[in-house]
Amino acid sequence: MGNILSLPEGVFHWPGHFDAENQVELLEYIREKVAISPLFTPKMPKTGKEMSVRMTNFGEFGWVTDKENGYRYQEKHPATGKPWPDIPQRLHDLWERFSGYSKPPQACLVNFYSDGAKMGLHQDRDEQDFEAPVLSVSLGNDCQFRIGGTTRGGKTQSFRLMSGDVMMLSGPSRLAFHGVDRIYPNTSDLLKSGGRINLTLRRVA
Ligand code: MD3
Ligand code: FE
Repeated sequence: MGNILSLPEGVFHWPGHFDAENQVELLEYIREKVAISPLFTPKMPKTGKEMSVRMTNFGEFGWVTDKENGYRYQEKHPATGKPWPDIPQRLHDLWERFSGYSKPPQACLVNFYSDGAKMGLHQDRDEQDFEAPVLSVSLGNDCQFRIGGTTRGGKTQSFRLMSGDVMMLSGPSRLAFHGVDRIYPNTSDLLKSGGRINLTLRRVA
């Protein structure tokens, strides 16, 4: 398990893109909005099994899932019925700078991992537009991120994501299997109760 020499085609990683001050400002925005658009516990389609990650969204559309209706994007928070809060300006700026895509992001999924949470290998295919990249921002404790190819069961590689890191998934990697194996406790001071937040910016329609 040494260092990897190269990322899969279409994966770009900018370690420490957001400095400590920018991380705090992003976190303050998230906290303010989570107070009115609270984290919910996503449930797997059909089984209703709870995911360990809690979520909310910013933007025109938000990703939700429950037992009855499965994975989808919708314009309203599943519990409050209200529209999602706006995507913060600094994330619009990030998209303009890195995405190479002419239209603005329509969704920002906010994933909150407690130190024991993880996300199994999956593909993101609930969007209609796979031409647009996905941009992700990590905040809080480090994680082990894993990514493979476009078929389940193929070779995978893992690397560490840290607070302030930005990653872009584009082109051939847009439909790659990926997940979060584990969170490394006590690796960041940003979140006072530990855990990790991941923000993903996407085009949906
Ligand atoms: C690779 N989130 O929300 S972000 C997700 O850290 C998700 O919370 C992880 O997977 C997290 O769906 C990973 C990085 C990421 C986002 C989208 C991808 C990697 C991706 C789409 C395709 C391939
Ligand atoms: Fe994903």
